Amino acid sequence: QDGEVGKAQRAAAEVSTEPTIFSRIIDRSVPATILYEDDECLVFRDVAPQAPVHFLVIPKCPIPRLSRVGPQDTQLLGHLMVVAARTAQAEGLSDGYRLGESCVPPHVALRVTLPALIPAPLLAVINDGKHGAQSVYHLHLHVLGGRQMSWPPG
Ligand code: D5M
Repeated sequence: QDGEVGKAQRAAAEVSTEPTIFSRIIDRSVPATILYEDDECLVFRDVAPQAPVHFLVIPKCPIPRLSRVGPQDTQLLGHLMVVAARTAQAEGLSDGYRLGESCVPPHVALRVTLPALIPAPLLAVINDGKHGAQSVYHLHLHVLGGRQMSWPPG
């Protein structure tokens, strides 16, 4: 298949223990525009932005996908969302934004309802695995803003 879904299906077929492109961004062997960093996470601009502002929030520990998280990751996942919200504020997204919309067709994405961390209504989409059209196997949140988002997401 062509496009994002085809890319995701190829990525799923090739899942391995090799470092992902995001590990290389963390260790600075691949350049990225980094917006924020702390001991637990890194925030950088998406290389293929789907909105005027589009950045990714990733954990530094290489959790490959959402379906691999466990109770030990609860605090980390909350931290990623708080960092996403703070970075959105720093990016001037005062008219709101979408956390987690991906650039793949929404019908293939796994939808996760967020707690009331950011004013509702919100939908978080984290692509998980082949059917979720995940293309990089290092857990990441997408944050998009600077334009009106459509509903349902697209
Ligand atoms: O999203 C994976 C996202 O990662 C997609 O929006 C492109 C982005 N990407 C891929 N490589 C890079 C680099 N090198 N820098 C910045 N952003 C990158 P998914 O949800 O897995 O489809």
